[in-house]
Amino acid sequence: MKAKGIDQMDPSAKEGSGAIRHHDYVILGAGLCGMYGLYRLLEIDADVVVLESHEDLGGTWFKNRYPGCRFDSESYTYGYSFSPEVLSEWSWSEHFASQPETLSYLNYVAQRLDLRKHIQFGSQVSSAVFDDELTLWTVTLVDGRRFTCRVLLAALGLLSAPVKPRIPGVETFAGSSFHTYDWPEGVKLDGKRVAVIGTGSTGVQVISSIAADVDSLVVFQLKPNWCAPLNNSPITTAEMEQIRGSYTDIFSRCDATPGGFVHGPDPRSFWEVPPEERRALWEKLYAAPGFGIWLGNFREILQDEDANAEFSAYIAEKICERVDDPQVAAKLIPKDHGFGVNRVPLETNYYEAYNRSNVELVDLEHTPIIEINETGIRTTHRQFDFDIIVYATGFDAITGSYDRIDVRGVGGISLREKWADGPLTYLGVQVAGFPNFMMLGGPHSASVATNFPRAIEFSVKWVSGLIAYMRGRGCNRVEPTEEAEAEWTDHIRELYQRQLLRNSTSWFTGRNPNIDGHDKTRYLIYTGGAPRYRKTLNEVANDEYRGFHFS
Ligand code: NA7
Repeated sequence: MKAKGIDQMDPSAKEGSGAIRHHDYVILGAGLCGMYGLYRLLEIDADVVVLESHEDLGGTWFKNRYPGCRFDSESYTYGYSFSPEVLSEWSWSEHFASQPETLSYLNYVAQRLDLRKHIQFGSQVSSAVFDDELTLWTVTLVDGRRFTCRVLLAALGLLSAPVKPRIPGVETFAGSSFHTYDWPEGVKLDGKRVAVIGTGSTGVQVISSIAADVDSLVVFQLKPNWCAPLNNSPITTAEMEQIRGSYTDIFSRCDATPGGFVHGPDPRSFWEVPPEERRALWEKLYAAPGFGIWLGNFREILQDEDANAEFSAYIAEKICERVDDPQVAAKLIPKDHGFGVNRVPLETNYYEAYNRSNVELVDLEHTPIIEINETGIRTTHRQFDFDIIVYATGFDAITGSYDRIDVRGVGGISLREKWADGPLTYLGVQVAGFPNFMMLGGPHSASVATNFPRAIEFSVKWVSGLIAYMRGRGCNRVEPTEEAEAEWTDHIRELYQRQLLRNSTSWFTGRNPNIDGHDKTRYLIYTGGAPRYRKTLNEVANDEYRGFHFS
């Protein structure tokens, strides 16, 4: 029997004329999160459509096609856990899969679960406006099409609003230039003079990957990041069989760790372990695959300045060992923050790229860029000419994809304006004044700082539970109270204070020199760890969804 659709509670919601299409639920975004949201809603026979701005599914993995783009989550911890069929049929070929493989995986899932027919591609949303009287959202696309829905679910991605640098003359360059997020098809790099601006995780992957292919590569570095080896390797058929047989254990392990990875903090106290033993652990972690070096280390490294300084010195030594020219090595060692305070890029031969004769590092702290001009980039030191300029300059993180849509709640209140100084949410799920607008892995949720698929599976299930509860009570509207929202937002701020991450000047704290008003810390992320986040949200659910108002 078809489940009772939310709109059946109030047939007037079906009103609408002409080109307006109504669905009970509209999901924004057909990436990893939107796809799972769709699957869950289809399971309850809901009337749902997904609106995706791009020409195909995959979100982050559809868009990021730059050379070297790959996971730094272990592949088998990144796949969906909910489908036994998918788990038994799909084989990963590398411990950290490349972007093409991940995109193939998502396409395979969509085909296996028959999701495509519910997704409308090329549907870029310009606004979403709530009608208080009808309890109805109207979603308008840039091409003028309109949809109405009772519940609007945002699966907009964390890093999907790319930002180019604010450098004078950026539009005057006569060669080819693009942001890594918009890497054009068919770019030929061999024999080309290439610039890369930016040394975050993306820049590090691009630089390592293209250094040997290009004629010359100049890296423009504002500030270095602490990088560590990915230590990737192929997965053999036998290994994959073994992984397949261990999925229950793998996902339990991910559930038990703060980051949702297989790597959890070392249970010992940094100070109680003798220095030689600490070093032995670090040597092991440095040679091991994945984020163990960051997340499988002593907790104090992320909380205590002295512990952090000692470990940072260890990583600095490694950089010096790997980079031939001591002056270049010195430029690659961060001075303004310790290891792990910003997002740690995992790399493959990144530092070795600087030992190549065709690669040059420009330290913008000493010789800033003055302008980009027709032939290249001019710093305070000299002019560099290029065929290609690559902007690996990051994103308007977490809230950027929301800000691009004019979301209006009760009384026309603007989400963009409400969040001007940073997001305000209850549990990272809803915003006061925006009834029936639900975020699947939005700001202030655990998805932002942890292994994304593990976190969004929880968030999607939790939101499904909230919807089921609302329907079960015969209600058609839910929103958080102002008090609950203020309390949660304060909690997010307070959690930041417990970690050295509070000192980050990266997207973790929403600081971005290329965006107006983003020069102060924005509290974007739930930093209390995934298990605690899940516990809190489950308690809220068990307590009749305290903090939410149903009507
Ligand atoms: P990030 O991590 O935000 O890195 C952006 C980089 O671009 C970073 O090195 C910035 O330097 C640099 N940047 C930004 N503006 C400029 C200007 N104007 N001039 C020179 N350099 C600039 O983005 P990514 O794409 O690398 O990674 C994002 C996430 O994707 C990553 O964390 C993973 O989770 C996946 P700065 O750090 O400000 O000194």
